[in-house]
Amino acid sequence: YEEDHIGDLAVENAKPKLKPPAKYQVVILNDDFTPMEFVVDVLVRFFGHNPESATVIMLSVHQKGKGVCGVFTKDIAETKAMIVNEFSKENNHPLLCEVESLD
Ligand code: NFA
Repeated sequence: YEEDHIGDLAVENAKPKLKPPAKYQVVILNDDFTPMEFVVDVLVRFFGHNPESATVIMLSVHQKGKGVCGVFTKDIAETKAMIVNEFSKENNHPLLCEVESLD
């Protein structure tokens, strides 16, 4: 049936060809010195968490050693990690932020 073939071709041609961008986790690492309230402040300031969810994430990092701040495209993840590491240094805290590929 002629119109169906035309329709199939139209759908085929309309199919988006770009794959979605790869995702990257920004994680924070536990240490023995950074104050808990500073970590909560970082999660609120730079990752848009509210103080309650930020506290849950901070305590999870404190107990497990590492935790996810958020998931972003490569450029955004790397920029956020850099800004957080600069902010921690400026405030004389050893808090470390890293980027992990999600594959
Ligand atoms: N372990 C830090 C403390 O006891 C708190 C902390 C939590 C640091 C999460 C880094 C990340 N003061």
